[in-house]
Amino acid sequence: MSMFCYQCEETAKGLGCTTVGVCGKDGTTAALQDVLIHLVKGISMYAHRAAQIGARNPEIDEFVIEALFTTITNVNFDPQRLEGLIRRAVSLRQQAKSLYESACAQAGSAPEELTGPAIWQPEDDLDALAYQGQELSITVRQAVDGEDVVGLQELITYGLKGAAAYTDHALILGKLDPKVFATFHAALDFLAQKRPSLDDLLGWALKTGELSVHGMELLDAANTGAYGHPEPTAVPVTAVKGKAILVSGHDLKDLEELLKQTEGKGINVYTHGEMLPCHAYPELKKYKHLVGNYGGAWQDQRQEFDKFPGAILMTTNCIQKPKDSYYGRIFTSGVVAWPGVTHVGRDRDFTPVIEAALAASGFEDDEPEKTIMVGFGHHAVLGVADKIIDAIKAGAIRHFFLIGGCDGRKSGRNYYTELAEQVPDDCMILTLACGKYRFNKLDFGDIGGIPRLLDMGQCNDAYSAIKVASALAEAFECGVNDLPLSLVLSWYEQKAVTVLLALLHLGIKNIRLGPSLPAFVTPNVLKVLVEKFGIQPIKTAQEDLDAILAA
Ligand code: SF4
Ligand code: SF3
Repeated sequence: MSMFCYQCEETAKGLGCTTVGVCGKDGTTAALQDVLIHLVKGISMYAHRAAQIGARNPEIDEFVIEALFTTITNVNFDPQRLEGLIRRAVSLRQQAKSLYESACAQAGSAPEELTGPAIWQPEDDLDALAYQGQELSITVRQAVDGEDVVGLQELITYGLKGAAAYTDHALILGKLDPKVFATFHAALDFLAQKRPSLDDLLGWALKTGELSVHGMELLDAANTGAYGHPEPTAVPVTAVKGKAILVSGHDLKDLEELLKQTEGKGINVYTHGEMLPCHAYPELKKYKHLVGNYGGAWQDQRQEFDKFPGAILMTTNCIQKPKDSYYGRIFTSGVVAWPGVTHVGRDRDFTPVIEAALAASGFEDDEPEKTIMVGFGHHAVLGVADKIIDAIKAGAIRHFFLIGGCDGRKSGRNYYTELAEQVPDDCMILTLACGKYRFNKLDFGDIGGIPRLLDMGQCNDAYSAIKVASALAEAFECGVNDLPLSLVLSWYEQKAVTVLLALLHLGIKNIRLGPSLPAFVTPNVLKVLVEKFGIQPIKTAQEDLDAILAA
């Protein structure tokens, strides 16, 4: 079955995956994801109009978020589960239509007759549905609307997927804002419109960035409200003797529930990948059996999970095809799915994970302890803002480098290690997301007692960097672009796209982006991004450092 997907950085030949995804996504899964996104647009066409006259339905709102998050790279590879979501989407689209029509009846207005995704009917049979999904593919749309229009539509779609991830995490912790849902519906309704202008598309890309900032803010309030403000914490990156569970992904609630359910069972819990920042939250670090962090970034998981002598739980992206050696002891939760892998449902009953951990050998010995520091979110950094400001004024801190974003398999990503290593000793490095595994175990020393490497958290914590930059700009009575601060981002999946749009919405200029530019950004769109925002591709670490420090 043919497919076309260019939503992530590792897309085949830098152009698009056409037979099977570099990530492992097959044609059927790709087509079903396209169908799901199409139907979600149909739901939002009704929900947007209903919201405009004051009617909403939380089930519809939450489904749209879940469906968008499901289609992020390395989240859901299971055609059966995707089919289930598609069938639910059809039923919720009907509910959204009824909501809109009864709201119109109450308001005394006539409902619009909607077409396109609002009335598109999926086939009943899975194979036929996948075949039908090919009609919706990017290449078919490009033939009608051209590459620039479709590229910008996809930029917005990917930004929405990333923002949906934040919104979903916030929702899980009980934080929601109807305005956020209304903007999702409005954006998806816009994406369903025929022949949009390039100006409108660019406008919606920035509005998606605004939505993303709002989503991040909600998530920050949700995380810190539930678990307290992250505080600087030394995290062991070495094994402790005993039975073990490894928790990966980004979901704090899953980790909390698992910690509760494993208490007193003689099982040590380790974080993996983007769960590392969890060690800094007071309400999570209080569990003594949360003993450390294991392994590196997502792309090393097949080797590392193979060696991990316990159970593994994937709470969100990034899952890779499990090896046979650990197929029976890896589990998914939330929106993650892999065919044949046991999925823990919404009740968060982690019994199968615990049983698998108890059945596995566990670590036989304690390793000599080595630790790294985490927990420099906005609250901790702004707590020493006076010290930082004095150090900048005294010339002890020359420049800040935000080296953040995703990791991935490409060899060009060594750039980020080299850059961090070559940043001069009188400069600070702020970091977030999983790209930091390229350098977070190196010793960078400190400046006047402040560690030179400040780990601000997950990709989901980009809000912390925004808050710190805004506070510094306020202290120096200048704009963020006038600060001695440079952003060097690495991207892989769509949460990085939403962070980029958030930064553009905030007017941040001269971002360096790598290891390659997105395939969906066409030359014409890139020209606009360069002219308006000074976005630039990374060069070599030395060239970029020289240019940044000479500016
Ligand atoms: Fe290819 Fe990335 Fe799409 Fe996977 S998510 S199919 S690797 S472009
Ligand atoms: Fe990483 Fe998948 Fe993007 Fe959260 S875990 S940043 S890639």
